[in-house]
Amino acid sequence: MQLSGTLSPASSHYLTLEEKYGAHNYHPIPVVLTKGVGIFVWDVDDKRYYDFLSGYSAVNQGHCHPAIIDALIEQAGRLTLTSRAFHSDLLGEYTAYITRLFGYDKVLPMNTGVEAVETALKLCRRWGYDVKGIPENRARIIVCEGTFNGRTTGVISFSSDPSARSGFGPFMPGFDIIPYNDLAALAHALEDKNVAGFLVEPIQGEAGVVIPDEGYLAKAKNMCLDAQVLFIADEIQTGLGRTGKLLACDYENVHPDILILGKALGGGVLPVSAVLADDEIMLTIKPGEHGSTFGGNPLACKVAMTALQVLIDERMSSNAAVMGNLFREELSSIDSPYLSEVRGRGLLNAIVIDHPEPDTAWELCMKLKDLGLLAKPTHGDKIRLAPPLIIGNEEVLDCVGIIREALLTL
Ligand code: IF1
Repeated sequence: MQLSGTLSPASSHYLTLEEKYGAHNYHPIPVVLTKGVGIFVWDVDDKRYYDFLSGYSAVNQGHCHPAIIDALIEQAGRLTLTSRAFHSDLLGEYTAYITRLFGYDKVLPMNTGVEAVETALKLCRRWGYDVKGIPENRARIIVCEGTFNGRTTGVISFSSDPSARSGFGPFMPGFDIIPYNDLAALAHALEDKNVAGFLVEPIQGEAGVVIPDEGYLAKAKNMCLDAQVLFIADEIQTGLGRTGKLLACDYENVHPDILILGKALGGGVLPVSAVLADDEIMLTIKPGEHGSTFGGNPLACKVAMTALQVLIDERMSSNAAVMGNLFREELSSIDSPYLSEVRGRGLLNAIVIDHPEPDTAWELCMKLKDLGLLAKPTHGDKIRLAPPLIIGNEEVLDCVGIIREALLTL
């Protein structure tokens, strides 16, 4: 981690503490943030930045959204955690709200994204045994190369990313990995009668915003239906307005058998995730067979309902669609030898940097930081550009200007 050079004394102070006392499991951009409002964050020297990472899409509604903070404070002073050993008024209200919004019979509330993914895998396997009749411990789940679904030892078992997986074995069996956006490979994998589910990101986020061909999701869903296999959509990053619709699956009118949500479900203030499914799947897990200390806690329920409500009331999904088109259009007009590709949907975008030097993308992010925009490379040469969904027209144009200037100074 960069500890010297351009850092202010205040920033250096905090980085030194983190370096000494914190695990080194990240390589952050050297900036120390202390305040966030809307699309902006401020560092400890009171310098303002556009936030183009949005907490990895967990801050879709913008930093410290007033309605979400008010709901958090109000509920925090009333009741925060009951455990599921007892009922709470908020859980009943929340489960009705979110299942009606997304069109499912039931929701299983969890906290982090990966916990929801693990929950979906358990539901899928259990449905495979109890409903499809797969022999015990023989269930297979198909996943795609390049997928990122979290960092538990179970979920990294099917990761094809060495940096997420190597050195953490032994791994959980029962997964078949096929190429993303490849229906022939899916058809072949579905021939195995022991397949219970197909887990897929509608757009692969960590892989660098990889968008499948038009029709891929719809055809894959139909192939799963014909093969009596559950179509499981990980919308933890693509969901909740990020791609310009409430769900990325909405672009193809695909209704997943199991829908996984996280990140922005917590409004950028709490870890809140959810697994939605109909009764045939959800009721295969009986009382006492799955759970979590904080899953469905009243504070999370209140925050999540408010997070969803502001998303809808402030029409953030359609703003993401319009601002995303503007952003890509303007970016594409930048004439730079380094800018080899601009891709994305809504406000989930990435640029691909074309340069033989290995850390050009990092250098570009450092220049963006100096110019007042925060972003971070993913997988070397790609930079994800994902501001909160409330960004406006002028701010998009201002940010394109910053990116243009940074590219010119490379
Ligand atoms: C990191 C990015 C990665 C996710 C999808 C499940 C999860 C994630 C599609 C797990 C989490 C985060 C994790 C964070 C970096 C970030 C990320 F693409 F969003 F940038 F890694 F790919 N499904 N994504 O994207 O959710 O358990 O983290 O709440 O681990 O470095 P979680």
